[in-house]
Amino acid sequence: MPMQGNYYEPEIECASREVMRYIQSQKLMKMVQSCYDNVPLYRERMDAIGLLPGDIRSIDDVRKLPFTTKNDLRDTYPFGMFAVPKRELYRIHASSGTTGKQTVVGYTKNDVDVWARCAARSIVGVGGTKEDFVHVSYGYGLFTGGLGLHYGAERLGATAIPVSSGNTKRQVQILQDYGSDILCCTPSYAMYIGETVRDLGIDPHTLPLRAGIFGAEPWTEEMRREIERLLAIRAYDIYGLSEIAGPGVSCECYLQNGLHVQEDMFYPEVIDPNTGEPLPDGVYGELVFTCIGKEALPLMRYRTRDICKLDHSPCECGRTLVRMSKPRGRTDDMLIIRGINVFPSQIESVLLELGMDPNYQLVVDRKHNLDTLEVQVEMTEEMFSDTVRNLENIEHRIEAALQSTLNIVAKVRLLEPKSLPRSEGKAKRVIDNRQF
Ligand code: DLL
Repeated sequence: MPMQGNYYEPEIECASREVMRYIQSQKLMKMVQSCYDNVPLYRERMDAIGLLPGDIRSIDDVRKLPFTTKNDLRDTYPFGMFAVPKRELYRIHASSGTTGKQTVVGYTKNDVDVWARCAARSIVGVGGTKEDFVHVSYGYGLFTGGLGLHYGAERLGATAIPVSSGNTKRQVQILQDYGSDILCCTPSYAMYIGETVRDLGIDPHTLPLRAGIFGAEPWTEEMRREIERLLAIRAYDIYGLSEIAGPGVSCECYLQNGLHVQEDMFYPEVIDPNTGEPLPDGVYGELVFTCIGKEALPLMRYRTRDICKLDHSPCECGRTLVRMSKPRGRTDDMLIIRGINVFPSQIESVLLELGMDPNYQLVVDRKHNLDTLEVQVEMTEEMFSDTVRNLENIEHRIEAALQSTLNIVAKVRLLEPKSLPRSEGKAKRVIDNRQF
């Protein structure tokens, strides 16, 4: 296990709060001036509330700034919020655009380097070193996952293996033959790779692999334990979003106790999503970021819609960087079933606690004006040979647990093992057939 003292940029990662506040304040003032000078939308918004760049004198003044939403990026599609001329752009990425028009994001050369440093800090935080082979199975392309960790590994001086996603048996062969030390992919794909290792009859302890850096979708502690067991590794959570930077905005350290935010680059706040008011440490709300370290797309108070809480207390790893909790879901992923709010990750927790495999899908419908939820979950191999009677009992047990822990009424349906589609990227857990 990595020990205290493994840092990529200790002077920042372990800076005192005073030094960090100073860095943040300086960067915020510079950023706001650039937004005012170069992004018409920000100049209009600031003018509308009578705010001038000179009114921003410290990081505390961030609260005076207007929020930015995904719609702002859509309304100014593709490049309307960029703060630098086109010739200074070095890289373009984009979000998948599943919930509407794509959002396009741009990076200058310096921005790509900032991001690579954050990804390198993340790899070191989970115990990675220059000696390591970093196996990157996130997709390469407009999605930020692949190139993000790839540049991080290279920046660190480790060896990047750009496998990208797909062809799972080949992934396993590369893990075996090349001797990858660290695996980077979505947690659902890590599960799939782990299942494939098991199905091929390989003892995971014989693989050199020792850590995984998994993110891009919410996953539970129970799922972490399952992946750790299947692959015989330590599994770490990494967070990011295209609009701010890809993977590496925050990442767990070896203590697996919250994700350290690279707050010298991305200043985090948690707000009440209804009122917009900042919330104190320990209270769940919507995560908001101000990109104080970026040139091409310096977003002010960007509303991520991700739900988490912050913790400024010192971490035993020695880092002073604020920690965010594992995001428990998104405001727009929250299901409202007959008036009860529930996140898919809460259902996942219940399933895994009852010993089910984390291969499930939630089908929501509306019949006779009433919401219905069907939880489809694969049987484990052991259950498959069970009697029908026993399987019904298991279904009822899960239904009862969902009712007692989450207060939701659901119909549970056990499916044959391996009948749900496996994901090589972000898993699609919810099918909502309701017409709104
Ligand atoms: O998913 C960037 C990324 C790539 C992060 C690889 C980590 C690893 P987007 O496609 O723009 O970017 O999606 C961003 O994914 O707002 C969250 O809702 C979700 N998300 C990302 N990481 C996590 C995580 C990439 N660790 C959106 N836990 C975000 C929960 C996550 N949700």
